[in-house]
Amino acid sequence: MSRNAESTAFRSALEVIRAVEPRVADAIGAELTDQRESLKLIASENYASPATLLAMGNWFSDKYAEGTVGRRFYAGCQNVDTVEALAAEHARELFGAAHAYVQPHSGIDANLVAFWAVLADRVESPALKKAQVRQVNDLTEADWFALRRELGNQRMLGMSLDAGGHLTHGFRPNISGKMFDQRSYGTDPATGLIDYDRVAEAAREFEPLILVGGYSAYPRKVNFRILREIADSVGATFMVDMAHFAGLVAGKVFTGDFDPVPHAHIVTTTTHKSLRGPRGGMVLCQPELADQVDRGCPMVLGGPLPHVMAAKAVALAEARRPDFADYAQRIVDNAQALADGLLRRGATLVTGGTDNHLVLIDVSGYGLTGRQAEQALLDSGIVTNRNSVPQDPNGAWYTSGIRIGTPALTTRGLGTAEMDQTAELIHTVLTQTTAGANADGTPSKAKYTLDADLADKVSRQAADLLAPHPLYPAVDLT
Ligand code: DSN
Repeated sequence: MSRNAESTAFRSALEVIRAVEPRVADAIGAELTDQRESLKLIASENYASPATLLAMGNWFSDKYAEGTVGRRFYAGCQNVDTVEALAAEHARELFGAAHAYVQPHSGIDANLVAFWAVLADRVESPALKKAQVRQVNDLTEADWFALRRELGNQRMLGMSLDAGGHLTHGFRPNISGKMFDQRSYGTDPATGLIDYDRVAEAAREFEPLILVGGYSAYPRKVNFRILREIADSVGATFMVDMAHFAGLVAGKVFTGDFDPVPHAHIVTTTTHKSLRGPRGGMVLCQPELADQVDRGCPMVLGGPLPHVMAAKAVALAEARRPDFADYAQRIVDNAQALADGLLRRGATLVTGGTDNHLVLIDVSGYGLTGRQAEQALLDSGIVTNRNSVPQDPNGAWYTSGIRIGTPALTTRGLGTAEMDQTAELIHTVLTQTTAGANADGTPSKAKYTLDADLADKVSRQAADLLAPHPLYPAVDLT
């Protein structure tokens, strides 16, 4: 394929869009410019390949396909069957999973599908059994009442949000915290690490139906063999949300005890983070849960997005290539170089470092909240996101942390030397930013001061770092 093909494809697409609504074409072009010019350190973002992006822009978007491969509620789904089956096959092969369900539209949707599958599989409910053999019309009012009572208020044990868990792991304001009677495990206050003995103790006391492993802001490996043993010891189903580190599992950086797939009953993920696919979700599971998982649509999800499933098939095929393992290892090498560079300059990192794709800086040592640090870095051309740290005194909105991750910059080709320079830029901004005050003189958690010339200088230095690594080098929209 000629490199020109990518330019022609994207340029032609924009020309067609521009003829209808030029402002949309302009916004798409501007997004590419912004992404090209910023130092993207958001741990959950990446750059999908041109093939993955292009697989989404087509007439698969027009097709309804509720149901699963070969068992649809709509006619004419033969081509959707092809791409869904391909995506599932690539996912099974890539992760060594018994079953893959590639329809979820996002990570939250994937988790809801998993919750439903576990509830339906584990909760003894005669009414549910009736419903599942398609005798819904035979259910009486009393059956429906029993169904709601039996499925509701089951127990879930997951990692707390401030320790690095995800809001769908039982955080109160999320539906998971309302569906389930929830308890969370945190991390050791001294080390910031998961204390497996404490998890086991919490599991013994609480006897959850579901034990959830996985995180969105924990910078260390997790031992999934131990968590499975804990789940087994209390008869819980073990679910892992590997959305953040799926690319590291796919690239065989996380193997053995650190690969969740052989240990968990059910694994959920997004496809767009370290896995570098289209925006979407996926569920992998043991055979006994497959039937319930496949009921995800229409039980939990709206109609599947066949154009996104096509893109998942492309991205998963890419992840099965040998060079993806090299990419995954470089993500971790870069994160460790970034952590080392920050530590050498005096930063405080949660757990003191990283062994995955992300680093969590406690910015309270700079006298800043996460929100102030995030905005000051953004002014300086560095895109990150604020994040809670364990036992965060500033809560989930202002926070005391900055989460940074390397999947995107690694895709661009930056290496460990550039990570050290990135650490220098971050350190410069954080040391030169001062917290502001409210009108009444009290300390503000949002206002800050950063010299505009310094912010400009750092932005130029960030651009210099990126210049040798153009994003989508074969795409020229001019
Ligand atoms: N929003 C994702 C993240 O940034 O980690 C998780 O949902």
